[in-house]
Amino acid sequence: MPIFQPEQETMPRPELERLQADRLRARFGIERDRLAEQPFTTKSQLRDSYPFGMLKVPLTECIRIHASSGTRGKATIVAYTRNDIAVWADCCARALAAAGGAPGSVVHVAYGYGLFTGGLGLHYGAERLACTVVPASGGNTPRQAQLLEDLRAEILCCTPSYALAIADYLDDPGSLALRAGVFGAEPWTEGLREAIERAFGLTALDIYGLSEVMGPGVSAECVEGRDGAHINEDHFLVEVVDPESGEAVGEGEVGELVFTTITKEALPLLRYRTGDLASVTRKPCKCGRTFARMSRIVGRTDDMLVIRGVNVFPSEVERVLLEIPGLEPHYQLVVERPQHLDELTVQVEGDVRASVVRAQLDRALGINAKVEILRPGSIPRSEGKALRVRDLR
Ligand code: DLL
Repeated sequence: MPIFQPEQETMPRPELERLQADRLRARFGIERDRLAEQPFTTKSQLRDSYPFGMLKVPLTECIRIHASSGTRGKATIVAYTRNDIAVWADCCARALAAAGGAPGSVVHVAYGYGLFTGGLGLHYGAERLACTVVPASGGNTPRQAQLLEDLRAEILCCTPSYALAIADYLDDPGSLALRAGVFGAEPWTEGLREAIERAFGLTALDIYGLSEVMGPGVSAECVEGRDGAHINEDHFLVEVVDPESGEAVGEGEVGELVFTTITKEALPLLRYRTGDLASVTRKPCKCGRTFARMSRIVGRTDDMLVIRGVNVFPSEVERVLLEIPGLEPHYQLVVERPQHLDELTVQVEGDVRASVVRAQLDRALGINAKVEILRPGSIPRSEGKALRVRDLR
């Protein structure tokens, strides 16, 4: 498969490391071998400086705003200069090329468009690669199906759970023209990959990213390797640390991903703690790219749940529940995937109508949860740490 930017993506590692060191020094005035001594940046720092406190350029130089899909307090606002948008488009073009996309490929983007980075991120990447983009955005599955059938897209970009929902809706998903899928924004497994591949007869690839660092395209898998997402190391330095001690873990060991952006202008981040747990390898890949690869995200360091691409913090659900008169502070969050889409059920004790609680959760957090009001005493009481979340996925 042709590589979109071979000069960067296949750069010999010693040269790449020199480039990284130069860019780190230019941006932060820090030597590469002193990076691990620097303080971490955390999400709460970004939140505390809401909305624009951490911008390093005047807002007039920013041409775009996005926000994380988090439900904890206010959204985290991020901003991009014209050059940041161009780099982001390059990274997403790399991801699409790594999925077999080429100029002229029809790319169907069913990630949400708007403040969420998924839709516009892949959209600009597809245009950058000179593909033909179908900006379907999320939702309205019958229309997605119709467009996929009629416009014969070769590449589908959406969350893995939504891909399966689309497959379910179609009588014969295998009859579409899809060759590859660029799936991410939520945790998924090899089992889900196989189910999607079987349904559509395509190659399903992982794409990872987070708004704070850029959006989708921080890393992405290639068709040839299909075994770990290549991190765009000419733009992002990756460290993997023990979430407790903050010390580096060994190559191939699972730890928290920490990114330093070495080309971003509007919102450069030094040692940003993602909360995402994964391992990283620098072993060569058969595709020829020299960039390190990260494993699937195997978990999170905090209590954040990702439900249909929306980040949900149990502590926030608790906060909302406890503001409703008549509810007891006994609750449990049950996350299931009855078919392909995640479902959140909030079980709580008290004397309030479920519809009231449901409406309040929707209003305060923008989440669409089922609510079950249970008899007093029916939720298991904790004998130590409370088990607030039952993740049955
Ligand atoms: O989800 C960016 C994105 C859009 C990535 C489209 C891929 C495709 P946020 O809304 O800021 O940004 O959420 C970021 O989502 O810290 C992870 O916990 C989770 N996440 C993103 N990609 C993956 C993935 C976008 N491939 C948070 N596997 C991250 C598992 C993922 N989790």
